[in-house]
Amino acid sequence: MPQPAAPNPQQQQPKMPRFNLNWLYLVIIAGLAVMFFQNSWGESNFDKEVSYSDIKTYITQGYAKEVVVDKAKGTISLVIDKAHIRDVFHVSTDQVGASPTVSTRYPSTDKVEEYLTQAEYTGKVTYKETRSVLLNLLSSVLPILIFVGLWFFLMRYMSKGSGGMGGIFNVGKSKAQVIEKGEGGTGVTFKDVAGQESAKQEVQEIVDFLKNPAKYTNLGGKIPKGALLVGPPGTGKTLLAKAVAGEAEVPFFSMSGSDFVEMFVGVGASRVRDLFRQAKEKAPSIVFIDEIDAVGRARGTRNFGGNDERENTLNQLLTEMDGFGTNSGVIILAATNRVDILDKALLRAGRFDRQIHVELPDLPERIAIFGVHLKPLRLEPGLDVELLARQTPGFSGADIANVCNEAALIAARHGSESVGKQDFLDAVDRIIGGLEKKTKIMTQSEKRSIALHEAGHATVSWLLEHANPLVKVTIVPRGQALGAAWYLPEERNITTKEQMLDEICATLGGRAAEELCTGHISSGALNDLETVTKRAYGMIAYLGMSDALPNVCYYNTEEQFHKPYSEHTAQLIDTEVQRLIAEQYARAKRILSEHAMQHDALAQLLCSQEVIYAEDVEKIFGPRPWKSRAEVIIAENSPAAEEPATTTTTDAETITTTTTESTAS
Ligand code: NHX
Ligand code: ZN
Repeated sequence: MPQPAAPNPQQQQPKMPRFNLNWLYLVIIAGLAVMFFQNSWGESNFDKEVSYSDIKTYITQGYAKEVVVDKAKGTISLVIDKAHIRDVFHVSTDQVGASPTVSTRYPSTDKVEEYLTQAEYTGKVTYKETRSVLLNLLSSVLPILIFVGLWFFLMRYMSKGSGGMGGIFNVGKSKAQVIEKGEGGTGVTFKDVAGQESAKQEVQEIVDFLKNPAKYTNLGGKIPKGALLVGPPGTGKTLLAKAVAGEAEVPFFSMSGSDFVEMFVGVGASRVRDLFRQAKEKAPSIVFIDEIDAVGRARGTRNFGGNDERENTLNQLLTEMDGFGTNSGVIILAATNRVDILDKALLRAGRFDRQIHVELPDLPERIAIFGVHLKPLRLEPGLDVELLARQTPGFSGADIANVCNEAALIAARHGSESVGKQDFLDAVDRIIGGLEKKTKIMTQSEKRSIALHEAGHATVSWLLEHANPLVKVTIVPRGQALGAAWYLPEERNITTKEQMLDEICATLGGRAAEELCTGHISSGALNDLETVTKRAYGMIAYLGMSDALPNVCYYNTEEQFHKPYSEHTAQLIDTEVQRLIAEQYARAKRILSEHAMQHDALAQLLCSQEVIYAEDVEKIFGPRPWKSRAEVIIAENSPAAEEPATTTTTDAETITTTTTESTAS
């Protein structure tokens, strides 16, 4: 059940170094050359096959400088002493080279060692294991492979380093991205940050600290050293930090927490040192550490091995923050989306002692953000920006940027002159649900059970007061899903237990419908069950919403792999989760069987149309008698609401217009 709640932020892939293939060829050629020479070195320059008895004679007569026994080949060879070359080969020394050999196959039954001791041979004996051709090849190729691997690693490292010649010799240097004011500053101002009014206000104080430090220190106050920007991904924390530097016209040193965590011991700590040294040189300045949780995760948790290096880095960071005086003019901003997992030492007074919350944009803020990202697009005249903002609850600034870009691409694909409303709505659907797969082949019975499942969601959610308002239901495969019920979640500030239960019930409506109408349940409910289980667990373990475990929050803070409750409680939580889900499943089935006719009608309509909208559902069930949150807000803020004697007609009109507009996708 996709909801426009939390579209995944695009993970930025680290750029792979551009690898020059010519180098690879060079390495391979060099390797082949080495192989060739190795082979020719391995062969002795002169070898004469003789009989086994001759060999024995040469040994006893002391002609052999060295005996080479090759057990695998079954040969025995003698390296003939220089003095006896003429006796054996009947030629002069310069004709046979430095170490000519004679060799023979020895009978496998004959024990060579025994013979050598018997003959009182005291010279050098070498036992050679001739390997198979494959092994031989491998042994010569393996070092090359290792070499090539090492090369790749080096190249990667060099390109990761601060560029140019630096490379591996500079691993300990900070990789900070520096934007200095002399070069136009970050060029970002608060005007570029759409929405985020309260965060901007808080951050304005920091700008003032940087601009007029004396104003504060004259009265004996201390300027804070750091502030933490807290908020979900894509909300513009980096942009806000840049804007602080831009507004204060100071250099901006930015680095990501994951840059500190390297495979070499001590690198992280030395990067921290280097970063702060640079920042102090250019003070007043801003140091921005993105994803600080990568280094700042609480220490001493029983993680799986190897976080010593991270701890070193964190300790260095703490030391640096304590080290410079309050008047050094360096202010550190750090971004994270999880304050709860940060080491408490980071949050103590004198370090990141203030937190600035950057939240997902609300409706007016989304309108402002759309305004920013719509500017470069050629739009259809009269495009309703508010409609777009209303269709995108839970979207971050980055998601909205993505919607605008996607819409432009969709419009271009259709060969449109401008980007229109439908392009945007399609882009939103695509970002929530993934690509449509119209070519997927379905049998009639599969299609029917998908339709029954989705109609189940539609029916249950329509009939429950607190369930999310339905927008449409589709049985067009999209992304991972074969069908979906689309809602427009209300942007509530708090959620009641009843609202959560209704939501769970509606989510279980899909499987309940399958079971009721086909007698079979299917794997299709996987995502629904996942959502429901997570929500039920949250209600019981975190929100204290069950009678068996009232008013307790077993929130996992520090120990990430350790449940913060007893085994007994664990069992209670499990049974309560199961009970809650079972109750809501039974409730969904009851609702569906009480409205079996309407449910079936919906499923049939869905089968023939593939998409049905809230209006279609309304035609079957009649209008929902409950006001939406938006309607309540409008009613409460309309001038009529102040007078007790409100005419019902105005309210009714408001309801109809909002409903039609919000479902007009
Ligand atoms: C699948 N997806 O992957 C298909 C494509 C009930 C009509 N087999 O709840 O699409 O079935 O309200 C391995 C095994 C996802 C991976 C089973 C990944 C099951 C969405 C669930 C509609 N709408 N479910 C919904 C849906 C599916 C899924 C899996 C998997 C369906 C349902 C997925
Ligand atoms: Zn479902």
